[in-house]
Amino acid sequence: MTRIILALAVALATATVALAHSKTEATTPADGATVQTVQAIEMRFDDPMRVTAITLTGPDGEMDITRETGLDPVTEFRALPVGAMPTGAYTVEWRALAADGHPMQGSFDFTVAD
Ligand SMILES: [Cu+2]
Repeated sequence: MTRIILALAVALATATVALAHSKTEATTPADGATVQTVQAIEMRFDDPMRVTAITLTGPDGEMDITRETGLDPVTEFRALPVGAMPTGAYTVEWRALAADGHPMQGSFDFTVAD
């Protein structure tokens, strides 16, 4: 019986930690948006996160971006695309460490159109 209660307590504690994880509040461009130009790629988190990797994949493959945000934990991350962005579908993928040290990841998509 003690063992069952302990297992339940661990399960509840784990669930609480999972709920406390940072998440993406909003992005620029917005997920699913169609835009004509992209001046910056931005992500806002509800808790500071250390963004360890970000990739931008466009219609011609992976593209160069310049990070404006360093490796300090932030609630607002910003990067700039390098060069022209042809029309087509884009995906931003990111990895980060949450404040509690847990690895996080996410992605969002947008379309550049004339
Ligand atoms: Cu965590």
